[in-house]
Amino acid sequence: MKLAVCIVHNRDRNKLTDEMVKAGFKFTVIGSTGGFLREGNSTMLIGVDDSQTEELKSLVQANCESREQIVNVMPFEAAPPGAFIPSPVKVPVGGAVIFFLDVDEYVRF
Ligand code: 2BA
Repeated sequence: MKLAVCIVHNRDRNKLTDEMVKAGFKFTVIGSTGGFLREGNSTMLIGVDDSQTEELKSLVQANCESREQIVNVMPFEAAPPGAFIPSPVKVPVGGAVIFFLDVDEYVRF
């Protein structure tokens, strides 16, 4: 068994969770924050059988879009007076990031 830790954009969360429920996956959604953009995203903990990992990857890929987001390299307020302020840059975000971890034991009471 694996524990998939899947980080998705908040805009893809509802569409993806609907499809995961339909497909019979069991999972927990946690509100999280990206360390780089410091914006809200969603982290899903999904316990899956080894045989379901490819199905999960396809489902996530089909429901999570890649987007470009604009980032200010230095916050305007943080720049010293007269400093050169670099233009905002675009970074790609997602579709999604998934880590698969081996599970030693899974118990439900
Ligand atoms: P954030 O950390 O807010 O990162 C958003 C996007 O910014 C990333 O998209 C990536 O394209 C870019 N980025 C992140 N760190 C960067 C850096 N040091 N320099 C330049 N660009 C950088 P994704 O790679 O699609 O990641 C989306 C979100 O997934 C991340 O949000 C973070 O919450 C999570 N994530 C991605 N890789 C991770 C990792 N290795 N470990 C833990 N969380 C990760």
